[in-house]
Amino acid sequence: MVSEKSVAIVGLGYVGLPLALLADRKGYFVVGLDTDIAKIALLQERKAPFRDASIEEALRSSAITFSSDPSDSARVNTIVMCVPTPVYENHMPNLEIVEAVSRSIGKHLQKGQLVIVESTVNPDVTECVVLPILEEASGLRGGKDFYLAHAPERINPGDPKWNVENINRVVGGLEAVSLERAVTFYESILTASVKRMASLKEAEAVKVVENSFRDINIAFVNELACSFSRLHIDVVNVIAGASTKPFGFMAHHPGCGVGGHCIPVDPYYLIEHAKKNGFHHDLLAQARRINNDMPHYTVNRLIEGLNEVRCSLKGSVVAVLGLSYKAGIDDMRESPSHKIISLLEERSAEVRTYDPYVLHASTVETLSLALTGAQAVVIVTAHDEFKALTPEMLSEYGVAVVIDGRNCLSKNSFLEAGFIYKGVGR
Ligand code: SAJ
Repeated sequence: MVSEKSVAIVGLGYVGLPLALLADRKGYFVVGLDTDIAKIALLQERKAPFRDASIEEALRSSAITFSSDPSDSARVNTIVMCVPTPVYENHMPNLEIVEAVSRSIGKHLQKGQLVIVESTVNPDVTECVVLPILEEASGLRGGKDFYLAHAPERINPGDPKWNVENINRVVGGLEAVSLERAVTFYESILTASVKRMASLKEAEAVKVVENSFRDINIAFVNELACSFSRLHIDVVNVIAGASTKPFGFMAHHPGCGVGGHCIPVDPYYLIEHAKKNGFHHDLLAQARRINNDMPHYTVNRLIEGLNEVRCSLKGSVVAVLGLSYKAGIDDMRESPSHKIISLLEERSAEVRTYDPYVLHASTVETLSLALTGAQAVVIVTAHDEFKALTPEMLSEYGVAVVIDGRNCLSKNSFLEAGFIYKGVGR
């Protein structure tokens, strides 16, 4: 007999593993499923597959059954799908993993089970892609023999305040029973609120809308940065000034690019789905173009800076500091560092890369090695180690040009020390 309080989490990454640990802590029988055998082996030894101190500790005290055998999904009452939904090189949505996992879950689907999709998808995917695959693979009927819901994940990697337990959630169901079953599941493990949406597609739309909102607002300040560089206005100061308005303004910050598996990806799911239905999201598409262009802007700032010290980019030694897409984590997905590095190499610069969170992908092991002999540094990720850089430290290495891709250094200190300092919009 399958226990009511039993759940399988399919996909044990930044989203699935914290959810599995939370359900375990709330007394659920938890099966953690992943196709990555090496990851499952690590987890069975209670070791975290990615850098996160809190996860390592929680793993040691958890009773989760980790498995790479998809048939283990038959042992539980609820199955939650937390697998990646990337885009192809041409920015088209890539649902291959969702489709493969749906087939795998469908093959072992039992009567009475609830399937919840947490992966970020555009409206209609859960009902028009996942449901038919589940029904075809199982021979069962959704809404009758099994139940189906969508509850978009809202994990913010590296966030010390907001976590899987205290972030509000929205839930949509195929029909009333699916919805109520899913709401009951989340209300049993979260301290946050759970909002019922009127349909699967409304729940899917919430996630792509909230992340498109963020992408547009980042594009807005990035466009301001490109404009204000020419107007010799410090956009960082202007944003700080606008932030004193207690309503009607929400600060975002210009930078060398927008990375991660959410913000630069999710808008394309809506853009492409709407296009198929005859609508062109011009604003969303333009925001993507602006944000995708920030690596070029950053390299141009470097070329300007080197020219001011009579150096050309060709043959210059450039230290690229930061590979991950945001501070304090080791995730390089869609990071602007990839584009910045290829632009530099195309222009025959000698590039050294260093990221303390991603040493395996860095070309040098220490900050000192990255700076030795470098004419210029480009800060791509605002890791603490880079925010601590001072003019004294850099002048010891003979660095002349500082490109602050995250506006995370003290501009005036470097200018007063005689450096060529160029930020993003300052
Ligand atoms: N970025 C900027 N300027 C900003 C904010 C971010 O350039 O003002 C860049 C970051 O450097 C990074 C990228 O955008 O390269 C994404 O940054 P992010 O802070 O949005 O981090 P993510 O991708 O981890 O976004 C997550 C999202 N969470 C989910 O999708 C569940 C997003 O919805 C959250 O709003 C975001 O965390 C958050 O608020 O931190």
